[in-house]
Amino acid sequence: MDVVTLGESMVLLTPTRTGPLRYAHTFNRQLGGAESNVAIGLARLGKEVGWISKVGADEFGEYVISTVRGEGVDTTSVKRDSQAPTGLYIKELRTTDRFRVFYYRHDSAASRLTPSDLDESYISQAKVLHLTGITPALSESCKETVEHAFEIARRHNQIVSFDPNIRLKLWTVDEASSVLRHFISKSDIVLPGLDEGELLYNEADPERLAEKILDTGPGVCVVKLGAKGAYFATKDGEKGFVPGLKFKQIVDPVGAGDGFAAGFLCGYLEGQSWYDAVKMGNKVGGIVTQFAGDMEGLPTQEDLEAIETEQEDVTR
Ligand code: KDG
Repeated sequence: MDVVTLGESMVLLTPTRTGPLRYAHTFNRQLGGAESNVAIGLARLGKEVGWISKVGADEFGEYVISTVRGEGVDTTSVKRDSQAPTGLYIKELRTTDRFRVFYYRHDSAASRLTPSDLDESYISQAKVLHLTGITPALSESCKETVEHAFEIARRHNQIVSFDPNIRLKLWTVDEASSVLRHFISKSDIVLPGLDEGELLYNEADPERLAEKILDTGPGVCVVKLGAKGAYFATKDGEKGFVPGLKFKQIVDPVGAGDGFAAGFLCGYLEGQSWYDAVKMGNKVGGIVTQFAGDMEGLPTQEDLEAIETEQEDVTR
């Protein structure tokens, strides 16, 4: 296995028209979940990935599992909980370029994950364990589960990559700060957005933010700068800015960070230089913004090659 990841996935309902949610009559049913987005992204790029989670013993749970499994991700470590439902989240498309999300995930099946749900032999097969700051925000037992996942990875000398993914609808900045800074300091690779750096470290400069994060322990920090690209720095002193792809418009930004993580980790697993791995992250994240839905736009290797040609057309 190349990567194992852990977290909640939900059914996503997206109205078929823009406007206030109260007037939405028809919805598309899709899949959301930062970690399963990363897993699907890596699987589309040809990597072997496993996803650990819990869903309700309900129809939506079956939909989530079969969709993730259908994308080529191993779901043998996903459990069904008969006492709690699969989480749900709804997007409101206020206008074509303004949206809000509403979670219906409190006490969901995934929020009941506990350290005993983790199978050490399953996690330890992977080269990389990918975790995000969404899981510890779900419940105390989820936070303990993430802590336990770190312990397993440490015991087996695995690389841990961590995306802070601050979701202020799940907890306050104060609550998030100490927990996320703690997990960041234990990670090998950290993938914050610049806005997250401002919230967690009060630092809006990508270079200084990366320095501050590296000083706490990680070996590599990549600061995502949205459409501009990303800045990376390593403990060994390598650093640089990597520009993003240029697109005429953004269709849906949700999931771009997960696309970045998938592309970057794919490049890392293939032994690319840090610069090239970040470039691949930028590419995958950028492509995701061109499609409606959190995971629909995640590209295959062929899609990545095709975009090179299209980009030449755009810049000409
Ligand atoms: O990164 C995209 C995710 O935010 C989305 O798919 C849903 O996991 C999700 C969340 O917690 O918001």
